[in-house]
Amino acid sequence: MANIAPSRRLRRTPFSKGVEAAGIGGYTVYNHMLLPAYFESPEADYRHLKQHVQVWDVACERQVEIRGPDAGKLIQWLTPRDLRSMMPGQCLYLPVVDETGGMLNDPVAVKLSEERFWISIADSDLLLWVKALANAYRMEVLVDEPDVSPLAVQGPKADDLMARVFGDDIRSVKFFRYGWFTFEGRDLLIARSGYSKQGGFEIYVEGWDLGMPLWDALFKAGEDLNVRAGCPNGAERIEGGLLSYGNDMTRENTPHECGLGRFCNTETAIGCIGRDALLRVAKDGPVRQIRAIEIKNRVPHCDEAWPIMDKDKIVGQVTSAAWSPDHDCTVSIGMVRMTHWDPGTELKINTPEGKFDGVVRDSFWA
Ligand code: THG
Repeated sequence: MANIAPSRRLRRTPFSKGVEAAGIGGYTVYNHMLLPAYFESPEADYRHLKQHVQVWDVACERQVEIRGPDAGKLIQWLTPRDLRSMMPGQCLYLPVVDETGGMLNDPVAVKLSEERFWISIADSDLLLWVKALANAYRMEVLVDEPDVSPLAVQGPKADDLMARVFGDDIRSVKFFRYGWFTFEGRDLLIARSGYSKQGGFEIYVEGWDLGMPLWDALFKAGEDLNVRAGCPNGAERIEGGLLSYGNDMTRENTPHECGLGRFCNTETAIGCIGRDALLRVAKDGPVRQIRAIEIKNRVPHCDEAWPIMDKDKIVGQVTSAAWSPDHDCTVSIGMVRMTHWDPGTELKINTPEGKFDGVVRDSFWA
């Protein structure tokens, strides 16, 4: 593919200078913003992530801030996950659905206080949906995108690196909880979360100007930990069962088809848009669902859905695939019809470079 042309519409991030100095290999676009896709190579990045520690420019995980007396009511309208027991200090992974129960986004919500939330969004323009609801219903809230850019620190040495910059208290932050930590006299929200299964943190960097000083401080503190610039890694996240909105799921899919039924409490999520539709689909269960699929061979880069075939019948589609050095096969994610979704089922996958054999797996991590 040819190079991508920069413009004002394709937003840079507070960390872009650091990313470029670190030798970025290729970018993708996410929420109209640059997102690094690889540095050395997808496979070298994968091995390093699993052994050391990486700093990720995930500023493209933009925040939709909801602030005001109706904030709690409005956020519950967005999701079938029951938020009544969510406390300040907590993060939650949320399916966000439309009136048909179709997935609009799968963000991480951060509760700052009873009247203030950040919704850390995946790649769709959720700000417009939330603004429209707030204004159409004359809710007492402000909805906006604040100057907040997540920087992730991921990998087995993440605790050690973070403790050097923020102090040992960072070690006691629990999974999907956050605390406030000081850097250069400024308070930063830091959560134990991130788009990998290697463990680590996400720093919600408030203020564009703080981006490069923080980036530089992390690299300086981590020299002897072999810290490197990294980014979400296809093979690692597929192995870990982390889904990618726009790739593995779209508005065409319900949370139940995506295997996100465990994050739905539709009965008690009073006010959730699409609640009636979801109650119906939850009752009968989905007829297609996301599955882990193992492919023996190396496959081309997956930039479109690949039909899954049983003879000449289409029984699903592969939506993400990457070579896994640890599993010594291609790990992939696909949406598969119920007739073919049992573990062990053998499938044929039509790629632009030919047909490949695949087999449905329970998961890659069990
Ligand atoms: N962190 C933050 N914002 C984000 C992402 C992130 N926005 C975009 C994108 N990633 C949203 N998608 C996901 C998908 C999976 C997870 C987080 C965000 C995730 N899932 C865990 C799992 O499935 O094992 C934990 C879920 C749970 O138990 O609650 O972490 O990464 N800030």
